[in-house]
Amino acid sequence: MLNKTSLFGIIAATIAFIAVPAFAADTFLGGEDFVGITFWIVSIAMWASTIFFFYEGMRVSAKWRTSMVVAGLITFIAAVHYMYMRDFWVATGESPTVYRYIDWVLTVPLQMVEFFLILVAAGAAVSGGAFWRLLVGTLVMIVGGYLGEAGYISVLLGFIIGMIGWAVIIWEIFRGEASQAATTKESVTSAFNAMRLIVLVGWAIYPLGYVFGLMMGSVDADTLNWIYNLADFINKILFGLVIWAAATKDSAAEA
Ligand SMILES: *C/C=C(C)/C=C/C=C(C)/C=C/C1=C(C)CCCC1(C)C
Repeated sequence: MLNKTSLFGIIAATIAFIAVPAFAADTFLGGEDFVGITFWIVSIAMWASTIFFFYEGMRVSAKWRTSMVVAGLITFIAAVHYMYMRDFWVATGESPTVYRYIDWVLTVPLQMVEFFLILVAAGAAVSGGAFWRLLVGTLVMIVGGYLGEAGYISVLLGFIIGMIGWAVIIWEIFRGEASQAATTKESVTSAFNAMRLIVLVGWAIYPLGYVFGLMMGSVDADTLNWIYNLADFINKILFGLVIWAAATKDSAAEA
């Protein structure tokens, strides 16, 4: 039988096994590369958060465990991509657009899954239809943004498509079926309000990065990337910590 400590050891060793080869960068960070420094800070913060969420997931009560694992998977996927984004940035000084969007196309749907897990853990009844609408909104938002950033369509058109996808998500959680879930129980309402705040305020940082980085006449890769890095830190790490706080509080109340 595996005890928690040996299980944790296996998880930490697996993470290190994946992380260490990626550390073998062939270019070094310069002290004047401010944006590069933000890439380094966020990449190591993603690894540390991953270990923290996986470990803490073993402590909370059973119904919260999946939420904690998913929070750890989100920071784990981001950590792997940040290693590549960081090296790409340090070596070229250009936006690591492909890596960034591959990360988002995996982690943002996982955040949608996470929102549902929280509601379910808090005892709310939520339908599959609302989940699919949120997923479609997410994909439209990310694909639109990518086509605009990568130059397949104009930057403005990419922005408009991205905003439409985001609007679908906002509509669903403020006016649509998913918004009804919040009215039943107090713990559900507070989990739901946290989710709304993240999607409305935390996510708003991304289109700001897009506007200031791409739509001010010329491309400003520095502005684009430090704003996106800050946004990822808030929406992946703080997001996971909010779930951890709810899970810990709820588990203690049960014990
Ligand atoms: C972990 C990564 C997350 C939570 C990424 C979220 C990304 C967005 C909310 C992006 C939104 C965009 C718009 C609303 C319009 C312009 C294009 C995007 C893709 C930057």
